[in-house]
Amino acid sequence: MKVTKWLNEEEAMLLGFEPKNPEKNRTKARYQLNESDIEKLSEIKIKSLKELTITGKSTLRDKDGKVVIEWTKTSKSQEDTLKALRIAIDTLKEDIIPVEKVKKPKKFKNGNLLNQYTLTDYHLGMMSWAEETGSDWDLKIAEDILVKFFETGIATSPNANECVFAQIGDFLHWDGLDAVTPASKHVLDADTRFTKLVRVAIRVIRRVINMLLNKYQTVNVLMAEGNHDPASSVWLRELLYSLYEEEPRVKVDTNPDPYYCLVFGKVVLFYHHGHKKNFKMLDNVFVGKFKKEFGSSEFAYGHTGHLHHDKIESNLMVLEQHRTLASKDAYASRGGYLSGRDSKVITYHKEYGEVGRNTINIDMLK
Ligand SMILES: [Mn+2]
Repeated sequence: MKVTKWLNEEEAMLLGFEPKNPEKNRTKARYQLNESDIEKLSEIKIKSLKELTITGKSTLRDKDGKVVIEWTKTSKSQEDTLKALRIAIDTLKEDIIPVEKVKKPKKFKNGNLLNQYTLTDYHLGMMSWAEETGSDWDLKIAEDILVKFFETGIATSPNANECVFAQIGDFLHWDGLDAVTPASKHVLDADTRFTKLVRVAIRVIRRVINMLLNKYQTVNVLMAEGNHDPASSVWLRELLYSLYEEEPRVKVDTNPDPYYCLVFGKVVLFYHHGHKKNFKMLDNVFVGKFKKEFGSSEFAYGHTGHLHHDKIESNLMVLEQHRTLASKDAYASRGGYLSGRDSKVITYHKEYGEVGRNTINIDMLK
């Protein structure tokens, strides 16, 4: 029996294949491997992991130049760590069985619309206590509310053949075994174990994508990087890409740069969490990074989260900071950050830009 695997050029050559060009947006190409190829491939991967950590020998000599101690130096450069992580992620992904196809829904006659399900700062796994912050939030509440938001959004948004699940960052509240902010290591209110959080995150996103596949011909999936989940957004993107590899109706953006772009007719949509660039300068960065897409568009929109109260129109585009459905944690509540809680399904027309928006308030989902 043969199995499809993604190989880089070096791996393909070591297995005796003629190297092919990588697929679009990937650094690898697909090959059909038999059992002995697969065994050989895991040996190659283990060998390259070992090789990565050794860079050379150092010696300590006495005053006559005789060697007293000799030791092996191991490398800790960021590039090596990233390379090792990439190999580890690739190895883990090999065991993922792609999901089965969902029956394609009926095609709507009007193919000019795209619905954007805008979700930001969802902070799945955050723990908030109503007595302290005004509203409860935990894994269970967050999972229920998310499903209800999509049920409501799918039922009340116009018929369209295409949608985008625009998750603009901070979907996960924390990013590893310690519940702290990745940059400053501030302790976070967490519910509760990281494995549980990862399990719920995967379960609920798969469920939502399934729901979207029942209405839309094409589902674009964006899992943007946020300041709370810089590493988890990486595995989310890569995991979803692998899960839906056999489902051409799901398109997962795997761009590792935290600025994202989607073109729909004359409309160009940009996304960035808002943690890296000042809101008022963001239009400039989007255009600089996506010159061609911007240049051939007539309507440009930039979507961010992180902060939740600004909407401006510059000479280049309309820029908007979105609200979130999540409760405030104690930090936000004590700091007096009190923006309202809602999420929007925004409808774009290929020829006319934004033509509608459906604002779903948290109280509609309780
Ligand atoms: Mn944020």
